[in-house]
Amino acid sequence: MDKLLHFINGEFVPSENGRFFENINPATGEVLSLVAEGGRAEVDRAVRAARAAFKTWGRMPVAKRSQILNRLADLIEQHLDELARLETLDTGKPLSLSKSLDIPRAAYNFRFFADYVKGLGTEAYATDDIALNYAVRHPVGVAGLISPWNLPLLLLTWKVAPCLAAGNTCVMKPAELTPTTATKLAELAKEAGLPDGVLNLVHGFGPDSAGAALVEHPDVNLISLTGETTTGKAVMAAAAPTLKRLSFELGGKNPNIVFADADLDDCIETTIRSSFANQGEVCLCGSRIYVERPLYDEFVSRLAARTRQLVVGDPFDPKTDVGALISEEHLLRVEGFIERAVRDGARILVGGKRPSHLSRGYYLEPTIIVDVAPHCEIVEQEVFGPVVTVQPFDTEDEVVAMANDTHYGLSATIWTTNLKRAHRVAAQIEAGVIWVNTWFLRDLRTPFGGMKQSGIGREGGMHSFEFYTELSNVCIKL
Ligand code: NAD
Ligand code: 6OD
Repeated sequence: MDKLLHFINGEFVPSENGRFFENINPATGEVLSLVAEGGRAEVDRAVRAARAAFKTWGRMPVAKRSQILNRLADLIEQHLDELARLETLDTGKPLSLSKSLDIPRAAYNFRFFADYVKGLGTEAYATDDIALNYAVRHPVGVAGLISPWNLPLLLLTWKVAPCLAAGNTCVMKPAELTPTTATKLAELAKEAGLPDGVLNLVHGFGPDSAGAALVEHPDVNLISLTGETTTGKAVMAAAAPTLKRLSFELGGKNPNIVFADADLDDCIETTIRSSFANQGEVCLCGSRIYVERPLYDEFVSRLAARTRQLVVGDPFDPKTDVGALISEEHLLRVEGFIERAVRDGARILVGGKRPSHLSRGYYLEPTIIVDVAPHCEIVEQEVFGPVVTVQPFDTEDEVVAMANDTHYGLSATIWTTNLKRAHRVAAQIEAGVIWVNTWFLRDLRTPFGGMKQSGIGREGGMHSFEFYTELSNVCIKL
């Protein structure tokens, strides 16, 4: 049985107490590997290594840091097949998705920030002929990077790449359900020539475990967390005594708004993706679909027909569209939402049950729910599975109000061929990321993050560097 260890100061090490936990393959329920279970002791060792490495990494010429990170991007690309296989084993997502999205984006995250950092500038002001002011940008120090299980390497490297490019060092705490590609990343980072201690990895759980120890550690300067909104609240409280800098990318319950003038072919195909890609386990999924009434019946019948064609099954089969959910516990949670929705009077139009042809693994048929009552749980809570609701609307004002009637504010999609309406509605939607006639089309320079309880701060391009650096102003009397 494979054993996954922590990576501290350039070496793979077990926990001091020798404890391991099981890593399960969600497509089969079988144990994939044993993972070292870290706690305070391992976090403390990792933070000390990161602090020591910060002295040199933070002062290394930017071009040299950038070269090492580009080499790491090369290595990720060279290991595409292996990394994609490992990501699929851990998550249950289709191999085609790991190969086309997760791993290429992980490599690109490093390439993008390694290049972007070379152009970073600051401000300078002449105060008449009295003084010259200029700002100097510094890395912040040691970062704790805590990531979720849904896009494991993509979202971890979305943090690691700008963090290291800016000259910080880090301790990564990947989700306990998906520890494997983070471990491989540590191995590749060493091969790329990253100095010991710059990137450290501690495996383990969140509350009362490695995650909490990292958040509470007095020598960690910043925490970047992607996870549930409830986790963000706990982390914020735990980080208060040491006043850490925080960046949160949290949950979403994103509206997908379809006006009657939408290009329906494009809209249906994209809505299939925005509803069920990665088993609906993407924070950006448009799980609340609102359709203008004249189009409602046609939209629902076409979406239902297309959903019934989706192939659910073995993530390694190239024909598979929808793989397994991350865990048995999560499958039961998603099924609980469906059961309660039906109890509240909603109707399951498609799916709603485990596929009968699969005897093991945590699979669920892609599910469309209609006839939902306003304010019922299924339209208010994040399900994070292959489950969408569809509701009709009559006016623009009504749908804007419905879309904003949530404490989340991560993303939204608007489907219309009326340009004026697209601008008008986009301006009123309370979400950090808004797509018009598309979904999950990314440009890494743009601000990414959530409003309301979907997050704090923005990442991407300069926004990431605002978080991972700080400024001091130098004022010289002339
Ligand atoms: P989670 O909040 O359960 O866990 C995320 C990470 O936080 C894990 O590494 C976990 O161990 C750690 N953690 C949990 N409690 C902690 C604590 N008290 N202290 C320190 N660390 C702690 O989330 P998840 O189930 O892994 O991921 C799914 C959630 O993430 C969904 O809500 C989804 O919307 C959200 N998400 C958001 C984005 C975004 O960009 N906004 C992206 C992906 C996922
Ligand atoms: O594309 C990104 O940069 C990003 N952070 C995506 C998040 C997806 C959430 O599951």
